Parts: sequence; structure tokens; C-alpha cells
Amino acid sequence: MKSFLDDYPRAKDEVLKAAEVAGYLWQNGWAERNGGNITVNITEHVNLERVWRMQPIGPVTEIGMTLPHIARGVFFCKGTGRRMRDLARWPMDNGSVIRILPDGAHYEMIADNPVRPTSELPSHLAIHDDLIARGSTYRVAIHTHPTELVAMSHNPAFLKPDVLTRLLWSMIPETRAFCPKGLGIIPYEMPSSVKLAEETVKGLQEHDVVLWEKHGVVAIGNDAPEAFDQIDVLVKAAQIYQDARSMGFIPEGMTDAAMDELKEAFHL
Ligand code: 2HA
Ligand code: ZN
Repeated sequence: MKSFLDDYPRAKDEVLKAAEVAGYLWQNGWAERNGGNITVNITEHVNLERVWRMQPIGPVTEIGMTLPHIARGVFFCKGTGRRMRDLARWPMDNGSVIRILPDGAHYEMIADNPVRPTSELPSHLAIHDDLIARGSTYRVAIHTHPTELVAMSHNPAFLKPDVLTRLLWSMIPETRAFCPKGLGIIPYEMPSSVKLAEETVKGLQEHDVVLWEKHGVVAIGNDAPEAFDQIDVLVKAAQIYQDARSMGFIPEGMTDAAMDELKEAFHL
């Protein structure tokens, strides 16, 4: 069967990168059952005139917020209840392409199959709306459940401003260098809620990755591998911390001076 993506090679590339990353999320143990979601803004890679001539394949559905900057936009979204490990192999059977109606408050599915989008759609679309509003080049948002980072979010001491960022940065130089904006903290909110979406948007104005307390992370980037890499370096640091603690000692961590030196060297 012909896919919507066959007409748009650049959109297809971006969705295939998201599928590749979906496999990594599963392999890393961050995507149990249907855990996590990925959305890709493909608006720039499709012919909008043709997109708006297409027949929708599902009902007009409320987003729950009004998002003017992504009005008329086109997104690939993982399906609700779908597994990352399945999306990795069959992205267009476990996700769908949606278009945002001109009012910025509703969407409808247009291709390939009527797979209803992720339960975290309000957070994802609010993030994309804010990215466009502030002229960012980022087009991908990933939500996943990295075990070590979720575990760390159960310690109230780590949730105070910048405590976790400094701890993780100090575990290995790469984290300071490749996750320069650190890890934002979003206090617990009900999954899928508009409140969670609003707090996440604020957090991602300061950071490329935020931690949803006792739930997971959200990362943004130009493409899916870039967003994934940021989560991966933070998890690496968390694993070093965990391994040191399980070896029976508290890791010393790099000094502030060593971290400042990295900041200079990498122009962060
Ligand atoms: O199932 O992870 O937060 C998707 C989720 C909801
Ligand atoms: Zn989740």
C-alpha cells in the first residue's frame, strides 16, 4: 500500500529517524508496554495545498488548548496505546499523520491509518507551538521513562533547583559538554493534563530535557536522534552515580573548577 510519506522523502526521513529512536527507547528499557511517545513536526516537508485537499480519516478532535503557531501544521504522532517496539518496525501502523485545524484548537487524522494520537498530545503540541513561536529549529519531542532518572525523581532533595543538573554534570565530562542546559524539573502533575503541558513548555524554554517527577522525561531536538542523545548522556551520568552508590560509596564528582573549564572549552 502506498504511504503518505512516499510523496515526501524528507518527511519520511524524519519519521524513519523517529522509528530508529523508538527501537533504542525499547532496547534501553525506557518504554515498557505503551510507555512514551514521539511527535515530529513535518509541516515544512509536505505540500500544504495537497494536504488540505485530503479527506480526513477520523473525526475533528479537540486538543484541549489553543495553539496558534502550529495552526495548519502537519505532525507525525505515535498512536495512543501503541508500543515503541512496534513503532520501531512499522511507524505508519503505530502512529499517524495529523493536521491542525486553522483555529489551532482541533486536529484531524489524514494518513495512513486512523491510529489515534498519543495521550500526551496536549504536551507535545504545546511544545511544538512554543518552538515555532520562539523561532526554534527543533522539530521533534520525545517522552520516555528512563528508569534511573525516574528513580532519582523520588528523592525530594534532587528536585530543588539545579541540584540534579549539577550532580549529573559532575559524574562525567561529556554530560556537562553535551547536555549544556542541564535537566529541568517539573513537579508531579497528572499525565496527559493541560497543566503538565503548560509546565513542560516553561521548562523546555530553559532546558532541552525536563524530568516529570515520578514519571519520565521529555526531550526536544532538531531530529529524533538529537533529542535521544541528550536523554542518553543524562542517563549515563545517573548510572555512574547509581553504580558508585551500589559499590558502597558516594561518588566524589568533578569539581566546580573542572566543570567551569569544560564550559569554557566547549563555549557553553
Ligand atoms: O503511554 O507514557 O505518559 C504513554 C505515556 C503517558
Ligand atoms: Zn509517560
